[in-house]
Amino acid sequence: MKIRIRNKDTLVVVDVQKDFCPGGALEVPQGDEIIPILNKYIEIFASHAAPIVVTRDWHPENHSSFKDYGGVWPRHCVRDTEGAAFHAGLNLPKDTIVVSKATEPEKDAYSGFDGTNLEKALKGQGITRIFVGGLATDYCVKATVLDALRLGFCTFVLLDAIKGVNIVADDSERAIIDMLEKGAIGITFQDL
Ligand code: VGL
Ligand code: ZN
Repeated sequence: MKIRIRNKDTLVVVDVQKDFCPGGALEVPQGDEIIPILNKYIEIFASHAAPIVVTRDWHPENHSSFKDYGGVWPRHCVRDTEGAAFHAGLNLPKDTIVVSKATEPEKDAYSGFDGTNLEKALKGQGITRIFVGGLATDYCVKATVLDALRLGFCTFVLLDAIKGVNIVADDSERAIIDMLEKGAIGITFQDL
């Protein structure tokens, strides 16, 4: 498949933060290995004046998803801490749009659309196609892709630029099948 990126397309890079990379508080195995290919996608989108969005998990210190507060996850991506920072290897253009999610103590949000202005921001610019990569395949990438489909975006999942946690083996495999079955189009860099 050859896809020509245009300025009404958007690249959405999900949660490529230190805490989700090896050595981080909630590490995705080999999570950092997708960074070079994400940078290649970023370059292509930037060269076509297509907007680039990065989401970030941006929790308060007492977030309800943390084990200490009744949740299932170790403390991670606490706002304004080192672990919540984007991985330094990610080459983000100056005009990158940053979307913070799960910012309230009581509510978790895996999807970049959940509780944010992302839908409005994209639809307001006439964006119809979005291309999603990042971390983690089986949580925030999947939730973001499924929301995008539900909201009517033509949604591509970047199969060579996602990585999963796999708390249960094959979770990522199942997440990919689920996204494709619901209408996402799976592509890799050579499709651009
Ligand atoms: C995520 C677990 C908890 C993710 C965020 O970005 O996939 N996973 N919070
Ligand atoms: Zn989180």
